[in-house]
Amino acid sequence: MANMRKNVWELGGDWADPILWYARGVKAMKARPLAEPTSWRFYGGIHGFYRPWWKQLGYLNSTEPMPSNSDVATYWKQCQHGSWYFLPWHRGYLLAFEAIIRDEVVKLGGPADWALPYWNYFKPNQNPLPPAFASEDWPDGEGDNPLYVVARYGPDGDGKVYVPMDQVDLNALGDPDFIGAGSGGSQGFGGVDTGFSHGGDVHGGVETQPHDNVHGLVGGGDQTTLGLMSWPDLAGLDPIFYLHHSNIDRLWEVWRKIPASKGDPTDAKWVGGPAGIGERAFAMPMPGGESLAYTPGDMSDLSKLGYGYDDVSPPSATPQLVARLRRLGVPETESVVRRTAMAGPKTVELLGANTESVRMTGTEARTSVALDAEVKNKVTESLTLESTTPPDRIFLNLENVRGLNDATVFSVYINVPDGDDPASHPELKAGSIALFGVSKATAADDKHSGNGLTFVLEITHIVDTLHLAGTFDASQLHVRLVPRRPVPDAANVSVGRISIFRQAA
Ligand SMILES: [Cu+2]
Repeated sequence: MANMRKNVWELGGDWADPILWYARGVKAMKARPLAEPTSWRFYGGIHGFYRPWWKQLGYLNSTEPMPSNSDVATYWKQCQHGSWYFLPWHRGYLLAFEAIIRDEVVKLGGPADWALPYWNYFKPNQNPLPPAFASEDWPDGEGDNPLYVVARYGPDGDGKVYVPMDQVDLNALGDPDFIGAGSGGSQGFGGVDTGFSHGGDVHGGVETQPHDNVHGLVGGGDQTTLGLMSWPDLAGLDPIFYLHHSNIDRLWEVWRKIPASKGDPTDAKWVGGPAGIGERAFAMPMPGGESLAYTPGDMSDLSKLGYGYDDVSPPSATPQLVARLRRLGVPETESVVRRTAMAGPKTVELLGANTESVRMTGTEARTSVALDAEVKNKVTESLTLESTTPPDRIFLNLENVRGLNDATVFSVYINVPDGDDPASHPELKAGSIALFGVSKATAADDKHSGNGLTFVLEITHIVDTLHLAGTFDASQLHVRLVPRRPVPDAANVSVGRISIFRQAA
């Protein structure tokens, strides 16, 4: 029988049974010593671990035994980011975590089909943090609610936690490809081809949005206050993490059900995972001392995994490409021909780049991207009615983004008229990004070269708009970076290069 994961806001009350049982399970995990593989902090360490911060926040003290070296080597610091393994790795992480909570729930006399709820911040009025997580008390008024954490500062830094709807989107669902073309083109719904990637470089589509942003907006804070959700090495310690990831996991299933989606990768390297290419295997502690070893291929089919979601309906019925061809005025019969031309290999080509690194401080940063006339002609040609191929997709890359504060969130706008407030031009917004994992990716160590992170935003809709308005002839595009909150100098945020690529089907 499948366990059904349900919407946390629609369980029938702030402390409906599934939430109350979750809190009891979390309390039981928190009561276990760190070295025990089914303990709360051990599970946090599976996602990521950084000793000084764990100490600073009281999750580690010097007298307590650490987990064994072999447990650390097998399980800790495993989370996959900037990788096509992002979705399947986190699915296994949630499955094992859910099994441990359920085991505890059953021991305490609760339901054997308990399932992890999800937080769908996109539904109207469901963007505030679910109230059970925001209260210091249990529903009977007693203190020490295990779902509450102090280090959760929210988007305004005042502890009021919600997801501002203008900072998140579901654009990734419109990408038909799971695997990104890479090299400046699409980052795909699921990410680009990598090996074992604890950290990573190019963030995938659904990883960038809404995943990263919800982390930074919920966690908030900066590198001294350390909101748990903002940092990969702390995020697994916040009980809301698992409801956020349950929603991301649900979006994977939503995407699979969209007719235009081409489905999960069939490449042996994805299916077999890092273990199949001689790298570290994915493994999770399970109840009763068992261990779950899994590959991405094992994670594809929910029906084989024994759980489901109560709602996997797509947000919009019109596939992106169809909507786009309509917008460009391509007649329906011809549109079918152009859609079928999509199956072939993709060409990714640089359309232009700015010339120097942009430092992001204060309330805004600006730069310009000069466009190559010849490449731009190819784009324009693909947008005309005479073209026989699908219109090019255009991607803006923020390369080598470096910084010290992972909670930094900013939006990117193209060609906002001088003197206008970017917020009044949603049609010119490329997207919003959050720098989840940036500080680690900025520090050079044995695993990272310190090159920072790369984010890819599809700006196809903006280029279409400019084209239709006859203003895509310009020799350059003007880019504005607008942080949600002013960025202090101390955060040391910079973007190495802003580049724009065309991707032809
Ligand atoms: Cu996450």
